[in-house]
Amino acid sequence: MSDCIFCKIAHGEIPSDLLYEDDNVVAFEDLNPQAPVHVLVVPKAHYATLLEDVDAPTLVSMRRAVASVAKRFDLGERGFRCIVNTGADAGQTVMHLHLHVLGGTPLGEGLL
Ligand code: DGP
Repeated sequence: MSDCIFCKIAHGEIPSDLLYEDDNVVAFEDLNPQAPVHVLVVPKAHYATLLEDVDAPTLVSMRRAVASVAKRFDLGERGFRCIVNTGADAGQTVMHLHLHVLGGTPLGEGLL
């Protein structure tokens, strides 16, 4: 989608420091981090939300990106949190599917 910020980042139209990239996804740091590690995993194809029929290779790549981010920031031992906000009640602000990877500190037991 031409006006989608995450499409532009995922396709290199906006230069970004990518932490992970394969054929299907990219990962980069969140502009407004909520934890010491806050990375977004974003499909290259435009899916608005997880309700869409996300193809299997993309889902596999999303998991690989999460594992790569966890390894890069040494999160495996202490743990981390993955969140996919979906729709208004969840507070989704960018309507391009993305998975938040949060870690590097105890995250508490709240909803997020
Ligand atoms: P959500 O509420 O799940 O839709 O979160 C969207 C996140 O995307 C939010 O934490 C801020 C981040 N974000 C929005 N625009 C940009 C951008 O242009 N670059 C980066 N790196 N992150 C962005």
